[in-house]
Amino acid sequence: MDKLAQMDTPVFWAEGHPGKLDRENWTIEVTGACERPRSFSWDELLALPQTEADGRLTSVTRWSVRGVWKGVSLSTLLAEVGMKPSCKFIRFWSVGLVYDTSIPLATALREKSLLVHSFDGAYLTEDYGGPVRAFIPYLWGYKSAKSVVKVELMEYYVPGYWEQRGYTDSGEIEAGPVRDINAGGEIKAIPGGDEVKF
Ligand SMILES: Nc1nc2c(c(=O)[nH]1)N[C@H]1C(S)=C(S)[C@@H](COP(=O)(O)O)O[C@H]1N2
Ligand SMILES: [Mo]
Repeated sequence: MDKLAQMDTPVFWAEGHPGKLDRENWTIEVTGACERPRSFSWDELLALPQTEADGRLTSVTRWSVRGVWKGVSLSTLLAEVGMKPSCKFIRFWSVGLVYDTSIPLATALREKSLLVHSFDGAYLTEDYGGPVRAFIPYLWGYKSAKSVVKVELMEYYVPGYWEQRGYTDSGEIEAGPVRDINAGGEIKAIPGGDEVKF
């Protein structure tokens, strides 16, 4: 069993579980405000410089899980397609194109903002957003879209799946208690305002 499942990390699929997904034939379309819109195959994603980030995915429903997430940094990806200066937000689309969410460009360019394929040395399963998901530790987990098929470079903001249903557009992590999944659900206090660090 993979590490996230072993730790009993909650599995969220608001739009319904996508079922079995084909990792080796996965492609991600990168489009919008860029000079060279294109698709990246699984092999092409793995051929880009790989980045690891030790960090936490923290849900607005007040749990948080830590590990080493690995993939391609959004700054690398955006440079690959020749991002235009007019790009202000990055919009992620999940498989099926029902779930989407957007983050400010400045957050996307931070060092731990990645498109990840692995957690603690193993490929992500479908439950946890494999083959490739967003990992944005600086904001609530609903900004970390799972099973991403499209990344859109946006000139303006569009509220996503959860943002249209009442979660904040900023996704800023708010102070309060969270269950630490790595510590068997022990309740810990977080300050809010940025990445959760413990
Ligand atoms: N496609 C998709 N991505 C999603 C969600 C979802 O329902 N569908 N839930 C989000 C929320 S609210 C959180 S907290 C994390 C949870 O990630 P996990 O299900 O891998 O634990 O995924 C985010 N990405
Ligand atoms: Mo969440």
